[in-house]
Amino acid sequence: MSMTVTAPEHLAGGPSLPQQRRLVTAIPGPESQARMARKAAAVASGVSTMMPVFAVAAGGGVVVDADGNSLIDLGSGIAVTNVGNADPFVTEAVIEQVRRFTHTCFTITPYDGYVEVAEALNRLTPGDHEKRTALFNSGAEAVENAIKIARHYTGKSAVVAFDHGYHGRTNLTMALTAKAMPYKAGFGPFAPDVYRAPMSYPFRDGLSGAEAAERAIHTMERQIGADRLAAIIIEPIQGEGGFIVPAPGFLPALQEWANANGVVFIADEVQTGFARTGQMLASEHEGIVPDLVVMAKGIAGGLPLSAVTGRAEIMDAPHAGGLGGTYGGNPIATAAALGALRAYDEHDLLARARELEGIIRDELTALQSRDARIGDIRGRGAMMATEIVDADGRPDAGLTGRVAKHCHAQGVIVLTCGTDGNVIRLLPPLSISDALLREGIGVIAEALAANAA
Ligand code: PLZ
Repeated sequence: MSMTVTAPEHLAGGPSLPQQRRLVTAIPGPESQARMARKAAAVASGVSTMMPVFAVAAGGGVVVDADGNSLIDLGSGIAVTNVGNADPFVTEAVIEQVRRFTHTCFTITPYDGYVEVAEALNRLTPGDHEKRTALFNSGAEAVENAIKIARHYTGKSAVVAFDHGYHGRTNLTMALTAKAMPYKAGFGPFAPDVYRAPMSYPFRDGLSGAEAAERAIHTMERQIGADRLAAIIIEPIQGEGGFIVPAPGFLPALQEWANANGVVFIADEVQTGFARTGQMLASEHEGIVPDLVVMAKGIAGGLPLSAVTGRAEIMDAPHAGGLGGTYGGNPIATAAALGALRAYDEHDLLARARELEGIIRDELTALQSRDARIGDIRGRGAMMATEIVDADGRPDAGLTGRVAKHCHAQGVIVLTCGTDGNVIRLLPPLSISDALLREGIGVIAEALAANAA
């Protein structure tokens, strides 16, 4: 079956796309509707879509759909296209590599790109100790490997993750992930020897970082014991769980306890990584030096690549051949990563993420001053969120969903998150313009007004 194409599919993506919100049909338009019907007949329904629109081009701060609507992108494909879609540094590196060779398997005949990415990650992750890196395909696969490595190094098996944590959808990472729906329900049994400790959640628990850390450490000592614990895995700012920034001092106290007790401290920086929070890695905000850092998403400008980087003695513990995979560190993905790293540097995207934080705080604070349903504003850099509450301060998932739907219909790609589904998160590409970002947040304000209490 072929589809009639009236859509602007000739459009080149990337930063030269017109940077505007422009709706030429209702959302979804007829072309997207036809494609959604085709999808329903071909794609497993468990793979659902947030918006019923098909993308044909993207770049800067917009995504263009099959009907020619130009949407403001406040999601970056879940924090992936930090450098912007089809960034020229990434595009050029990929084209050059794809012409040269597409795959050999690094563990059969290696190539430079993999080693260059490893060197770069060893340099840019926190700490000046000796480091090693291994590359994989997805965030979940890298998390799995970080746990494998920590278990092999320590000879212990228990692992602790945190309330509201998200680490993936594979069997071990489902066990690490806190939220049942939609990630875990019906998919068990889950991997054993995984435990959960209480998180620091300042808006909800009112604890200082030190108090919250003491509570978490008490749980770990009483329920598991450091002598059985191989690793602690934690997101420095929780992503899917609700953009929860722990109280200052929480992460350093956990790291100190882990270091003192022979427990590998793993930072899952899959969502927070690569300039997203105004630092290359969010661990830097609190000066922590994780033993292992897990990275993915923003690493390669949209191509599938992930990494574990960490202390050489830990990373080198598994025997030769103990780590690998057919595609891990694929040459096109590593070329894209080297292009993306250039983009972070040459476009000064760390500074840009901090500027975007200023704009978002500005707009959301103004909104909060006239709307008490904006319960909390939190995050760092271009990873900001607002927690939506009802008149009693309780999570209001219903309103959050209606606001997001309104935004989608008005041509703004907005994502929600949170264990209670009541958090609106903003993850714009760092290539978005000030004007588009302000306009997008303006639409969120309109959506709240249209859903008056
Ligand atoms: N760790 C902190 O945020 C992926 C999930 C999208 P993968 N988050 C987006 C969805 O609905 O599946 C994520 C993350 C953190 C690990 C992962 C997993 O990364 O590349 O999706 O496997």
